Amino acid sequence: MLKSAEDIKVYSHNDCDGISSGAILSSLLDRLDKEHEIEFISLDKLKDLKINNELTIFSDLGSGQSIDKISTSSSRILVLDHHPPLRSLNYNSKLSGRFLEINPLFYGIDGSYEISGGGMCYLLAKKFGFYNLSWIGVLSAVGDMQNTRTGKLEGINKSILQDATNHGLVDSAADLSIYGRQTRPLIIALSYFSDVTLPITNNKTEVILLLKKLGIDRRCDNRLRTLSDLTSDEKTRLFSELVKLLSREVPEKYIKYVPKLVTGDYYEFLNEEEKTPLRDASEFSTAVNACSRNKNPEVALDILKGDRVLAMDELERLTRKHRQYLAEKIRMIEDNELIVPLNNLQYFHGHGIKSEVVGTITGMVLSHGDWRKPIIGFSHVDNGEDLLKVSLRCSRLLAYDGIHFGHIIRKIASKVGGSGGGHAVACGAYIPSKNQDEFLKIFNSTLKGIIN
Ligand SMILES: [Mn+2]
Repeated sequence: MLKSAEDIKVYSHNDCDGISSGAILSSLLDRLDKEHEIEFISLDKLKDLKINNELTIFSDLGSGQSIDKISTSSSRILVLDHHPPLRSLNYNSKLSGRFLEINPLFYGIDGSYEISGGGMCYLLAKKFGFYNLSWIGVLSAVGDMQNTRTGKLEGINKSILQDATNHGLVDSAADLSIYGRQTRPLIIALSYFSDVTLPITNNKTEVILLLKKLGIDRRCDNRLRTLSDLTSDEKTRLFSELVKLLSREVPEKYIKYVPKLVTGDYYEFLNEEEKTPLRDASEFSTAVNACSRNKNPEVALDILKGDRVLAMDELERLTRKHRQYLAEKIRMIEDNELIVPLNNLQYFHGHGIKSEVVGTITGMVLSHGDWRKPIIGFSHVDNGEDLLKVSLRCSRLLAYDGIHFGHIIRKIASKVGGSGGGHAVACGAYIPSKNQDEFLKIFNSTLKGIIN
């Protein structure tokens, strides 16, 4: 399919996984000397596409959309996705070679934790021998939060990681799971730590006291230390202290999960400079998201493909802008006390928050409300239609306890004329604005007896 095509269009999802997918495919096509165009889109735009290339590839999306309806007799379609498929495996054969959908779920492989969209694209590149794209497969899995169930990559993701370590591209080991390993000063990183509200949460003074008590310096060589600067002794002390703080705060049934909240593997890209956000997979994925959320996924694509001269400055500008925007909106939610508690959930209406970032912000304000309940953020989709973007985030403890909000939100969204889905602890939906109250009512009553 790939070898015979001369005129190729790639549509990929506009999130970290999708942009990484696009970068792998585009690098592959470059190396095969294939003319191609690439476009990053959001899921709601798929139904309006016109197909007019010889070969169209959909990556990190397509399986959940009726793209077979927009296909034409003169075009071929390849879908590389890991989301729940609408069609069955034998649908492929009905369209006699014009439509090929490859999805791990057809083969009983979990698409949430075992392989990402970028992973699917890497497997294709691997067929052509391009093992050195494996690091992007690792980035996409982390960007897609596939390591959140156990704190490490599992299944096929693990074998992609193995390719990357074998080729000297990635280093990985167990560590504390505190975001910002390379660049975020420890005193800030710790104040953002955990999905449970602790005395140190959003409180730098408490963090400083804590570090003093543990005998951990917060500075070295005239700069603030980050997690990657700590010795293993210091990490052990910090680990025990965090476990102690968390165990004091969570209900008894959650105590067994506490060590899982504090540990996780890191993934370091060895070709990136140390102490830069591109060195650490989680921080890299934030940078990719900053590009995408500012409607500039091409900058991230350039960086991933190695065209860095102009893109690095742009990346820095976008990351700074992204951070400022988030801080400003979180302050707005705080100052106006926008978080409304219901019995089993809490929500806010993010007046004016861009729908692309409402998910990130929802996650960041979880610790400002009641971490025992999920938090839902609403924002209007900017193309006018009376559509609301809904984002839900919750503590990982709820997922360890067996709740999967991605499944719950999908059901409830479809009941009110919308659609949704996603991960256990981070998911979203689009619903008609007029049905917001009904959505909240159903959601709140569905969770009765499940939360607490
Ligand atoms: Mn994905």
